[in-house]
Amino acid sequence: MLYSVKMRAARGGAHEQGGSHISGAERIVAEEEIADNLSSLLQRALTHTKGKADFIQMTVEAVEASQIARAPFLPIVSFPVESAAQGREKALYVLEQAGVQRQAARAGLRMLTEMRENMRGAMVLSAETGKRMDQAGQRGIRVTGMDVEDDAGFTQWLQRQDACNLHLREAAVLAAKVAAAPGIVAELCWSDDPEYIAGYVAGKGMYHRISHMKEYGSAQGGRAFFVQAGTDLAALRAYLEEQIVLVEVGGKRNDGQVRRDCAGYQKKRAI
Ligand code: WAQ
Ligand code: MG
Repeated sequence: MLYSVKMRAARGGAHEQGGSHISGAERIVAEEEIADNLSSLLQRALTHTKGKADFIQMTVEAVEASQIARAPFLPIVSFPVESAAQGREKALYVLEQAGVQRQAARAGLRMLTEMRENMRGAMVLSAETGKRMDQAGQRGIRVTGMDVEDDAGFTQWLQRQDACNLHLREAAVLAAKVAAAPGIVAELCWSDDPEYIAGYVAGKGMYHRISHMKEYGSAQGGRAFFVQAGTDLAALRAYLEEQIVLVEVGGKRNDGQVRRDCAGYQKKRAI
């Protein structure tokens, strides 16, 4: 039996009472891993760079094996750029290559950059027109219910690609679940963490990492999913918000050398 262990934290009261979101995370773990994960999630809620939480909620729920779907990780390709402007141009290019119409990609990028307040979730946009398709308002669609199938294998896989931080770790899992959803063409995202300026475009079965999507110090982040015309939005939302997905390292295993600068990753990572 596996268990879903979740944490959400806010400041100024609970989210539903108007508190502002600080941090949230979920793991799907075996029974003997529950306690350790609760403790590291709590630590994370209390030490987030966005501020000190005064509301922290943690839940543990059993998950039946028959409820679990699987999806492969997207191979990571990195694009180092010099500025946010260059990063955004790169993102537009990759979105187009992935099948998003130019004007839709531009509209999506504009919506994310012009948002006055961060959403907690993502917006769903038409890959043809860029028009917002979901009805989830300022909350957006929250992708939950996913984790890594094999932690050690995932860590090695990341290390082989010279990629080893918590932001990327979580984004890679989320992007893999999203990419496996029916109707998804591409995803665009960058962090709301003021100290983390990288972002990505997932599309064509790849995770395109872009080193610079905003200015250092900016707390403005966002996420958009571009979908094909005719996508069943209710089914998409149910999949993204409710389906439990374990993400696995697929394809050919390359047991190359572990990069030195990633060697401490497993010890350092919060969860
Ligand atoms: N489901 C949907 N949208 C979400 C979720 C979720 N579970 N979590 C966050 N978002 C949205 C929300 O609007 C946030 O403001 C935005 O995404 C960014 O979230 O180096 O850290 O958790 O390759 O800050 C990307 C680059 C890091 C990683 C992304 O996102 C790399 C990141 P954050
Ligand atoms: Mg964040």
